[in-house]
Amino acid sequence: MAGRPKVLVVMGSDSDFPVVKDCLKILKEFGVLFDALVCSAHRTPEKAAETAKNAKGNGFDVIIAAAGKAAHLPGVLAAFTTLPVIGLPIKSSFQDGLDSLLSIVQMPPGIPVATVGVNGAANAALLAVQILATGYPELSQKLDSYKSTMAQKVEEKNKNLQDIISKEI
Ligand code: RP5
Repeated sequence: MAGRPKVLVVMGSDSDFPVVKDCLKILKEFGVLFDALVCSAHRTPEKAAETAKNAKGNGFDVIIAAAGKAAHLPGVLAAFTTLPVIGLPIKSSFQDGLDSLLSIVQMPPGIPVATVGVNGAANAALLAVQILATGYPELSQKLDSYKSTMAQKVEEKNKNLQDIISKEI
């Protein structure tokens, strides 16, 4: 990794954007550069292949790929690059997105896709940041402070709950 860390975020359709938006917000919060684009494994397969083949040369370190239904986009991109690919399954109308999840996670040996939960946009971004942090120490520090803020919020929630229990139970 050299220069500033950069993530390529690809979604199968603009209809995935409402979910993907949260992923972009977190990348921005961590100061990670990103490009985000629509590209479909089925509707624009050549573009998908070219996008993945050129990603490393274009300075990207990690790819996040979001797709729903028969969600082949992350796997197809992974087939054309050695960059780590994080698959983000988008909830579909069938069984709450189980179709998307299984289409992404069940990759054949040799072409891994690191898969987050259905609509797990925040975790997709955080996993990308964690991968990047192995080469960018400043991101490690930001992750540490992100985690302590999260822990603080949990402690506040616990304190509030204890107050409610002591008053109401
Ligand atoms: C997938 O099909 C996309 O990722 C999207 O989640 C789903 C539906 O696409 P649209 O019909 O809304 O364009 O390829």
